[in-house]
Amino acid sequence: MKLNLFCICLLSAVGNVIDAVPAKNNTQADASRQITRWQKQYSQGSLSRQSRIDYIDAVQCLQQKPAVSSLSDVPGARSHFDDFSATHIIQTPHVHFSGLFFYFHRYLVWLYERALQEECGYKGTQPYWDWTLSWEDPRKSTVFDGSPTSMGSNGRSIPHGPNNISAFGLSLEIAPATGGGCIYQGPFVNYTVNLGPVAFAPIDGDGGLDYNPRCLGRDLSLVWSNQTKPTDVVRTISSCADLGCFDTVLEAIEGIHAGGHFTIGSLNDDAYASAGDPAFWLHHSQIDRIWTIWQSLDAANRTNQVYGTSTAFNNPPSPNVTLDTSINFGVLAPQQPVSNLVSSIDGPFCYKYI
Ligand SMILES: [Cu+2]
Repeated sequence: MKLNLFCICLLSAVGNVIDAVPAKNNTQADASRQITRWQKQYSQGSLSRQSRIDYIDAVQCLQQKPAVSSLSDVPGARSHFDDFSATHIIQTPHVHFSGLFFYFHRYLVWLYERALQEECGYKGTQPYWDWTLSWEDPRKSTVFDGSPTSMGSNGRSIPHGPNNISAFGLSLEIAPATGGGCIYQGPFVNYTVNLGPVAFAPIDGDGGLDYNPRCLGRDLSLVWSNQTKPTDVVRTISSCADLGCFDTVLEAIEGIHAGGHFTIGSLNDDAYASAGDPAFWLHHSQIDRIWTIWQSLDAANRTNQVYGTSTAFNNPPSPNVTLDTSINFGVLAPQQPVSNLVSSIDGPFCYKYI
């Protein structure tokens, strides 16, 4: 694939990070997107206090914007934030444990970032949660310490049983951890989760799309965070030279993708409805970062690799994914061919991780 010639990579900007230029109209928005943007870690020293507050403000703004999903399609959607969660719920059987996993989540996170920028005036980029920094105790991480610049705290510590989840024919019992109740400190204490659950028994058959307002729960787990150590990332990145193998390692129950989700727990145990937790987006930005690093180790051979089909565990069977396979983004955006989404510095994107 030809590199986008308009993607000007401002390598000199490393250490003097340049945020995306705020766009006043679409033409300017397109122009600003041709400059490489830097996705940063959500931690002190990487993202300033003010930048984190700006990010949180934008997410809360998105949670106030009206939904664009129709009430007949997604009866429970009450905000544009919910549109993103609903799109994830609807597409889940196609985009996990399948050949669409990386592409779908890369574009979904990018659409989310774009909505924060264009609809809520956010001038920064989508930050990532580097779990390798806080695996020893995620309660102390910048993301979950409960401070005004965090993504909210752990859930309140309450006696509770395991979370029994079932998805894609897998059943799993997630042991109770350090929280289990509603988040009680920091931003999002007043945020209402409207959609889901889908993967928790008993399954009620509404597909997670009905109106089901409740608090945001978390259950930070030091057992699952033990799967997100630096050595786990190194092992994952160096595991395989082909994408199918790499994805299988990364998405495995004992892998870093599940490790991050189950570290957060509660809603994040639900493969469908987890995007209703604002922390989901930082986790998946980190997953995209790991994939990007893996690709960069042999860009010539790894950038355009495709594998698998477009159903979880190919059940029900579906055609093989090719570069021409279209991915559905519902109300958020037109369908995208895989070929548009393979590189973070090509197609609609122009970003790198620092
Ligand atoms: Cu997902």
